[in-house]
Amino acid sequence: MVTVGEVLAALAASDTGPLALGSDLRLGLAGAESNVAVGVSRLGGSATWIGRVSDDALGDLILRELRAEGVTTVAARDPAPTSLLLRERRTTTHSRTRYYRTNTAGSRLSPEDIPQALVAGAAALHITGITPALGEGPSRAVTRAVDIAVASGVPVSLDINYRSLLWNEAEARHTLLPLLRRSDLVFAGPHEGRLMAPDAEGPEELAKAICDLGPAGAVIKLGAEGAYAVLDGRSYRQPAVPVTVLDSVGAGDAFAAGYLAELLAGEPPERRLRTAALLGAFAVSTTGDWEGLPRRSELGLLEHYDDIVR
Ligand code: KDG
Repeated sequence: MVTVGEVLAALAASDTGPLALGSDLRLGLAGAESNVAVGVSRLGGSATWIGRVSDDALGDLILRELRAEGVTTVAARDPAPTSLLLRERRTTTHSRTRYYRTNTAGSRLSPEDIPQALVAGAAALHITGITPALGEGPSRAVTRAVDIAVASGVPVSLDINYRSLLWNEAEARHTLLPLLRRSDLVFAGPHEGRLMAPDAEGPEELAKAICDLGPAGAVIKLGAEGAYAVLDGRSYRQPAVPVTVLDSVGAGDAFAAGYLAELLAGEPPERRLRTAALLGAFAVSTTGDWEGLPRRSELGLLEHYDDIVR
């Protein structure tokens, strides 16, 4: 799988409460597309991440971390800084995000950064609605990746991933609808789905309405309610795996990674959705965007009756 996006340096408060009072900050990495790449890689799939990284220590950290996770990186080094994401843990259940991501390396991504042969030879291209929201260059880079994929018969997977801090709904719809029409598979939450298909109600109608726009598959992520999917004209209901929620950030990326890893491994829809739900459960019951994602050998952990495996 090949994906295109931005990795940010994430500064996450260690304590709960107002960040304005100060807190220790833990430095980690975030980025929807790289989260998916790590998830696929941990399940034994092959994942390549294309992006731009700063030519400083944070850029080194991004490349070192992704490579340590077995993700192949195709990354131009850029003199601009790495984007920052500040995460305030306002309460144990609610966190707030602030982005510092203008004029940064990732936001300077351009169509020239997308290697034609790499995308044309991929088993799948995964994109999200975040990268096109970063500016003209990143948006055109994603469009070029989709152009190459479609021309080469490479299936395109799109996670809508609407970020209201980056653009408004009208802008997102205007940019993402043409990408969605050319995608084969779409992941969306209910609100994101309605952005694309405003007249549809309920997950079933939403998934069908998205498929009516072009994609052969649509998966509506419903959080603790699981997921609803229409895949090649058939409907599927996937319950969530019950866990205690610690940090829900990254759950959607984990879900997409589980689904895509099984798709690429040639597994049937039921197995893809089950693994997607398992990865979602791992993501929400551990802290960090991607750190808690499982290796394939760990997938059974959450299916154990005892909570201690000895
Ligand atoms: O999906 C989790 C992401 O929100 C996070 O990793 C950072 O890509 C990110 C973004 O733009 O919010």
